[in-house]
Amino acid sequence: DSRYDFNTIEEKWQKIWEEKKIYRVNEKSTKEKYYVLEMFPYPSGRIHMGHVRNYSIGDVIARYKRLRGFNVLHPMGWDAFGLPAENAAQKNNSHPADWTYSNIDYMRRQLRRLGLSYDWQREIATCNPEYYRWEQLLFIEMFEKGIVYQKETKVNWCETCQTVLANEQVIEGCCWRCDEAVHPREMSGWFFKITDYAEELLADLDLLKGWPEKVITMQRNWIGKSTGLTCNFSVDGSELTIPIFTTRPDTIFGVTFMSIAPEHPLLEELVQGTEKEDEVKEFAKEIIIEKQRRNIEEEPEKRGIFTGRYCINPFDNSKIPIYVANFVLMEYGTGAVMAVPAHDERDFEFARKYNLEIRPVVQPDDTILDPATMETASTLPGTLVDSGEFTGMDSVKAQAAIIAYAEQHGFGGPHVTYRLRDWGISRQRYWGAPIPMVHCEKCGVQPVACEELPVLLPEDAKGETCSPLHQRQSFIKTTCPQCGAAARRETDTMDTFMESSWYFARYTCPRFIDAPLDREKASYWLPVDQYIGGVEHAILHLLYSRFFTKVLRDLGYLDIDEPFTNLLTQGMVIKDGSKMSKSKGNVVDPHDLVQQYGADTVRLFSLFAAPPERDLEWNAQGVEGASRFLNRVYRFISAHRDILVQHQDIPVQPGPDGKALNRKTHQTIKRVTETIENNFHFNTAISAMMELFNVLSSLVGDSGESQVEPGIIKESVTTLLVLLSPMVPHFTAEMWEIAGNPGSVEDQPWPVYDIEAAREELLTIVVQVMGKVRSRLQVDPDISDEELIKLAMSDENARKFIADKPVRKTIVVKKKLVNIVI
Ligand code: ANZ
Ligand code: ZN
Repeated sequence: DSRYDFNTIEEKWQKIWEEKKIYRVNEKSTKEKYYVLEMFPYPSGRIHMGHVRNYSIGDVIARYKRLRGFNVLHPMGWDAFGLPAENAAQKNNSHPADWTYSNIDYMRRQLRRLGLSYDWQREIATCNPEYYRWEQLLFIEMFEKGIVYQKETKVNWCETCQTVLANEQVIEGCCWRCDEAVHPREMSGWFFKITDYAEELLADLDLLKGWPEKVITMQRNWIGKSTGLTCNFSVDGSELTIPIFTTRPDTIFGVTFMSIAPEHPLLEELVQGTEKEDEVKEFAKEIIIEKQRRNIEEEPEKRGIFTGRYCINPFDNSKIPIYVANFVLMEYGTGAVMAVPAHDERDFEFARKYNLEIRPVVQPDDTILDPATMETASTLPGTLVDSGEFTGMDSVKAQAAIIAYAEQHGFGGPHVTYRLRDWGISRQRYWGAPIPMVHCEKCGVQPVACEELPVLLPEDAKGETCSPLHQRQSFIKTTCPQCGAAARRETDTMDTFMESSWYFARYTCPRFIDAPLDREKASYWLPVDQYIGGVEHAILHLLYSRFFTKVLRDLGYLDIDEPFTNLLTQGMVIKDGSKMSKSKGNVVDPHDLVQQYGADTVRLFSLFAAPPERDLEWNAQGVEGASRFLNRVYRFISAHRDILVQHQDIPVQPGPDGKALNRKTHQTIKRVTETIENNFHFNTAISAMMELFNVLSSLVGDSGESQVEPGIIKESVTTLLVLLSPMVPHFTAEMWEIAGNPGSVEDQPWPVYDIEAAREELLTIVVQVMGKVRSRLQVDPDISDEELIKLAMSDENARKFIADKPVRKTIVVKKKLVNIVI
């Protein structure tokens, strides 16, 4: 059989790489560093095609940069805490740790089988106490710096199971496990003050020149900075004032009511002792429950209730009713909205429903706003009407003027708000890193003494499988680190986003035992030069990692502001038009493919089928095609082994075929290098290499009888192998050896192209004047028409016939002639 034996070859080279330790790196190199990282996987069980694609892209970049002479860090690990492990453990009556570690073992074997160039010595599993102990220390240091705090939040509580449920675990208002009704409950939780960093997280987006624009936009929207006015409205007949936040101060004369959130702290006082008290409180309670139940994306029908109270608009002293409304969020702005139905859609809907006044105050250029007939709010800019001393002013200019007025009169001023909320990191789950705090009656909440770290996740006793920590008395009982009295251990575990927010830094010193990070090593390797992963992580994971980087900097562990210099978000792997997923039943298991075709073919296919940022449509012929290509190269090299194994001089004056092959070789080096450097479009690079191979095999043929000089054949083959080696490393290593080359392909320098050799043959172009041949030009085949006309018109022989007559027009026949009409 003339197919290459990928099984033997791939096993052989993986063993050699391992023995030679060629992917291990340290900081003592004189080469420039390059850190390439793929987002680490969750150890769910087995590798899927999305992983193969992600890691193949990363591996090509790592191997390419190594050949370009960089000291390349390319690590891998496991994002190992999380709910699926608990669910699986419960189902199989085993322990999440067993499930997780056995998945890791299996998946590690699968990754090794793909021949990825990781420095496995740096492997991290985030559920390992040697990892999370540092996270606990960081938590304590953040607590001491005031970046961590505790506050009451509403959670879904199941009385029967005595546990908090994540939103996804509440199914139609009931517990997913016992089917009993779930109730909202106030519970204290731990938060990171990411909002303290909102401005920096926003401003530093400008530094991220190597990030896709769409990811920058998603981050910007998530942070959601709004600039506007806060203004105090006093409550009629009381000392109370209610501050509002608006981004449209220009509409302040159009306010016809006020809406407040059901949780608004002043609501209670507002209705106390009034006849509406019970009705309003009941309504507010109902809305709060309803809010808890619904998905964040759902827009409920607008509902509200009049509180019976009024407040005063300080700009015109008009008296406006106060409503409680279900669409006002307590977490945004001030929890109270000045409602302008003429210019805000939500307010418009609400006003129509409850028959409230609609008062237009911003008149756009070409429409008349009639409150009686308006069908939607008008959000256009325009000229202010019915707006007191601001009437006639341009609405955009009026914003600043109105803010200034409020400031002068002492009832308001400019205000910036962010959509970004503080990061709630408490989870009432078992399989996570315990939060290292202790509650003491006397001393209050205290961090665990650093020498006591890690706070280990307790092992399960019989019948305890995965029960949350607050149900484990032996874990809870402890002593106060301050006074030594009996105290209660914190039972929340950390959000698993914590682990993935700094793992990239820990890879620089994964076994360091004195601190979370070894500053020297971290500053040598960081930032990550190229980060690669799915676009589904474009918001939270990247934002949290950016935040953590800034926190680590402020704690003195890092000296960088941003973690990832360049970001590549790869597309999905799809089949028959939809994402490959178990639920759709359209999964192709890479394991089977590797069995059938070998790792190199699977890698080549996944790189060739689409550029990295686009979705990759699975097709079986594509895999076949990749396999066929490698086998053709294999047969060619085997057939010409006699020439390849000997030393061959490169002729100074090759014949036409030799010259053509040599040209193609150098053109290919140029194209492949430029494509990789520009945008990692490996599909284009691979096409170029396939073209080179086509030229090579057609000029040289199957047997020894060709016009091409052996030295040129040999140079072309070795070049092709080096260019291909980042994509199909086992194959090229073997071919390198078969072709009798010294050393190994992964130690070669990346080929450099010779501009002269790459240049196309000059073309001969005929120059005509009035249709008669007058001269001939030797030009570059890539010459532009304009350039060609310029040359033709200044040609000495042509000039004689043009003389001083004006040129009326010029006609270019591509690659053939220029005709000058006078
Ligand atoms: C009056 C107004 C008139 C508004 C108008 C808009 C248009 P962005 O721009 O997204 O930041 N708002 C303020 N606090 C709110 C809360 N807690 N819950 C719900 N809505 C709230 O949104 C700011 C606008 O959202 C604010 O400007 C306010 O409505 C509303 F023609 O005030 B505006
Ligand atoms: Zn104490």
